[in-house]
Amino acid sequence: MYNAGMQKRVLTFQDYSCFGRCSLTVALPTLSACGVETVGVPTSLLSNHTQFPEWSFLDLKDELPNIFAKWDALHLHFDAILTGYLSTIQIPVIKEAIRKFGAPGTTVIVDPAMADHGELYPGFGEEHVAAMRELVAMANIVKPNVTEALLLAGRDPSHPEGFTREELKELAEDVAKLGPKTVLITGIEKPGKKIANFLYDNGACFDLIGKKRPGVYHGTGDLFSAAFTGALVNGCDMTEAVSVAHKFVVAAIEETLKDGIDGKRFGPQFEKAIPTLIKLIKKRAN
Ligand code: PXL
Repeated sequence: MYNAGMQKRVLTFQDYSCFGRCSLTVALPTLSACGVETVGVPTSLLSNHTQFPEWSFLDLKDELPNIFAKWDALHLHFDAILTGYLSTIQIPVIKEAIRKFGAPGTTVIVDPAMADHGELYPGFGEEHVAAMRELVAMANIVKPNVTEALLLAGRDPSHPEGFTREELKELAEDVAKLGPKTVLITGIEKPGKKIANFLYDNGACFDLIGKKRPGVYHGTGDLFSAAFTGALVNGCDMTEAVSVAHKFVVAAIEETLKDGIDGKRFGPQFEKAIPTLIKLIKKRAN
């Protein structure tokens, strides 16, 4: 039984895109920086993420049951399970894994990772949204961007901007009707070059507003989810965890801006922001 000690353990299901900074390649180092043991299960293997014009894709769905079968003898306990980008046919397998490896004390966090800027990612259709709603139903916390929240709520996703606080609350309530008590909507564009995160937690609402940096940074959602999960298992409450994740993502974007990197394709330079994350987590742990 490999559960000795006090260290927290997180299980995460996402693809491994070799190049382009997203999914497991950002989640593993981010969770490690939070001092968390991370069990990362690659659900697909890609040459690079799908915001490039071309990519290779190997679905690892058929291997997942073999991995889970070997774990039966290990009696693993996970403090949290985080899901990210998944192909449509992987979703039923991941639902089964959550049933199998989620204990009563396990926080299940679903990042729908299926759409942004008003559109589904390449290769996803309405059946993906339907399958994702079923996965969301199993979550304690769901963390969509505005486009994903609109899709989950069955609304037109094509104009994911201009929402009032009241409209965001209604949107979060509609998503919460799927099952999770907590809905964290990220990347909300506000007038005056501002960006906000809206947290709906069991009926209470909080928003955290920051300055919007110029540019598009692919993979920041995955980065945010990993830091948020790392902060939560370190004992942060919901609003503190949002603040840690937000500050970390901003620090990563600042580093990318300094070097003039194309964040849409190459992602944020989060590596240089890892010391900031460690400080934020330590401050909390002390
Ligand atoms: O960050 C979301 C994401 C993750 N993984 C892959 C992607 C995308 C978004 O396009 O293509 C493979």
